Amino acid sequence: MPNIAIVGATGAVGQEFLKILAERKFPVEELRLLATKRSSGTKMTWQGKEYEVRETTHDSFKGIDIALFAGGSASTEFAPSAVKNGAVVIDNSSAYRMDPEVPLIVPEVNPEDVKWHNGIIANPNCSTIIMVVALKPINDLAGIKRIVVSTYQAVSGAGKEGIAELEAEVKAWSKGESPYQPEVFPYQIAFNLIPRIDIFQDDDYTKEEWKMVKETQKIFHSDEIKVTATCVRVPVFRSHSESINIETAKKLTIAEVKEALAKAPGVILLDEPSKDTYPMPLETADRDEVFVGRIREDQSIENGINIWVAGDQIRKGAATNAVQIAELLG
Ligand code: 11C
Repeated sequence: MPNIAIVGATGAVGQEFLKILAERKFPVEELRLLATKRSSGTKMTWQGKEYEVRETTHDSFKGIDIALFAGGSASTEFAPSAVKNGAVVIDNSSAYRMDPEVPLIVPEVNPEDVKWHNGIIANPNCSTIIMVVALKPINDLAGIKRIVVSTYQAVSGAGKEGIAELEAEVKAWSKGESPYQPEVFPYQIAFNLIPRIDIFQDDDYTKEEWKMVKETQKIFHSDEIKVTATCVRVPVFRSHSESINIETAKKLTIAEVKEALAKAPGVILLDEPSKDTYPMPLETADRDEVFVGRIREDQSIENGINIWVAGDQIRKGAATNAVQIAELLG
């Protein structure tokens, strides 16, 4: 059984790694919980056993087979040391995703890429993962030419601190207190929407929007798929939603799209307009599947489809996807 290290164990994604490893009965010989100096000494319980979180150092990875990195600057600082010590790193940060030496994997889409890693495998951005799981069966059937996506991203995409900030703002508002001063988001997120996630680039797109473009092309192995994205933070605790317009090379009927999605691994079709049934963040939170609904023909173009997707970005968008990659390592 492999020895597993979790780097960033105390954060939202780190805690989810522990939950998912237990749920999926991932075999674990030794578990090493690592975090920043500030969190070292924290006690965490996993499978009935107490573990003490230790500070991540370059020497933390001796004997480790798989190191799950939750994200942030620890990846660039410590992933090379983990690899030098013989571990395979599965990295949830954006640091290595576009490195041509590093596979970027969503197991439902490109599991074969696990074969060519050199020690680091990247886990894509949560919004990208949720989108490509739903797009895979459509691309297989008809070849996707262009994607126009708008996201509705939950505050938990910004970690525990994002959740705490929305909570604090709602509490302050309900008590009639003066507005809470935001620290995580650039403006108040409660009762608001913020059309900026991550930093602005020179072309006025955000880094999050470019991640959706470049990562999608890498995962599908095709620069021919054109993608344009608008990423928006919404006052939802958990589960990202996305409105996706897809132009395909071949004409598809809506029945064909629904049939393919209903059979696709990792997808749940939730599309019954007559019963007011469609995916929403509240009911897709804490689930591993990507939920798809509101499937319609885009009547403004020759071969166009509109879909609405929702998925838990801490689970499938981060921890579950990473643990699925670890499972592919056999
Ligand atoms: C968010 N998608 O919702 C971001 C979080 O590149 O892995 C994940 C950022 C990343 O804020």
